[in-house]
Amino acid sequence: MERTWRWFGKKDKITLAMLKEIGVQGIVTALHDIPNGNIWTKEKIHDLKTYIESYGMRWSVVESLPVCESIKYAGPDRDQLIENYKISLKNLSQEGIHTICYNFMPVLDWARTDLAHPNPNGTTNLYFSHAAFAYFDICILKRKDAEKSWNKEILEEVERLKNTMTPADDHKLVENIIVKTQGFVSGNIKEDDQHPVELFRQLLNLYKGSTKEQLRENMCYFLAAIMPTCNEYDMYMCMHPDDPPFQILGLPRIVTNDEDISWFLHAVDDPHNGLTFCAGSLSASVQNNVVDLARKYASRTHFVHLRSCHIFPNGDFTEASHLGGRADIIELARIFEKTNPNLPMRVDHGMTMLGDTERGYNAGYSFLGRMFAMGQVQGILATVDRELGLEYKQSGFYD
Ligand code: DNO
Repeated sequence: MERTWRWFGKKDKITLAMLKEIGVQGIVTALHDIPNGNIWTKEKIHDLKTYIESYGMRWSVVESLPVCESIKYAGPDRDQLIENYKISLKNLSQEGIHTICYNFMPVLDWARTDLAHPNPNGTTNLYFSHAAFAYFDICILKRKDAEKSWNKEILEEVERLKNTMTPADDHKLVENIIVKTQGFVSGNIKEDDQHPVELFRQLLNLYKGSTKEQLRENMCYFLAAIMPTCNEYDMYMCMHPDDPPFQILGLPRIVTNDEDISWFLHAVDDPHNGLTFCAGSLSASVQNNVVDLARKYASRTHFVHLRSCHIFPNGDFTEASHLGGRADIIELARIFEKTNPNLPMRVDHGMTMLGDTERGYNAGYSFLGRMFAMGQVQGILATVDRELGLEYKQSGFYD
């Protein structure tokens, strides 16, 4: 697989020169300054692409070209927004960029309750606690009928949390769930928004009463509308699975498991309608056998995220080592290398280690932790390639 890295543009503290030193071949990025829904112009795409190429790498994947909320809930301006999306796709194709990662998660792009959960060795990882999330839902967001979404054990935990959480803890939980994990990826909420909870409530309201069937219909409408453009310009759309892969906040989530993936790939049965195989998101649900899913969907996978989760007996999950957890990254590497050795792959989130914390990287996107994971994955790929009789190309060394 092509070894890629998610880079957040020229403002990223991790520079392209650093990435070149660690064997990165391709860059995954987006025009982060353009508001959701606006057209990505050829000039802006060209400028960033040329910058990346000046470091001897290529712009391999766009992550993400965001789908506006209004397309997801079928707002009155969705057709106009879809037209804009099509123009951005065409402009990207004309600059030679053909792989687009995006998602169809309402409101929240991805969610964690703790961004620095300690591992036994002193490093930290991202963590999702059902009880903390329920506390946020019931006591901070005060969503109507929120209690009905949670089981008895979790409600008991919430009662306990009510006695121990301080205002500072509440503030941190809000930061973790709707600010720190969202600001740099989704555009719905920004780091400097003064009233994130209020804003979040307004966003949730847009989906009031929305059902899984409606969201599926809206997804299908979007995919059917863009497919002719994707065919004409050879654009490979890669749907990112929902993270976490289960319903939250009463919102339907429709890319969580085998049945969902099969549904959207068949609903618009075209090779340009494909999947981002995010092993991390999929491994956060006990119902998903990640290796089976990889075997089943490898041929419709156009982009891979390698990451692995550990699920605790109460359903909470944390992000595991790239050599452990539920995802079995070694077997996934075999499956995807066999299917297409040129498939772009990035290590997804990594642990925070050896001073990453002080450097203030985006949540999940540390430098040393991700570099460590990248080293592990490069070792896996070199080994798997030898097994398969493929050539593993190092970059940046004398052989
Ligand atoms: C989180 C990421 C997601 C992903 C988008 C793709 O770390 O995996 O934000 O980029 O969902 O659209």
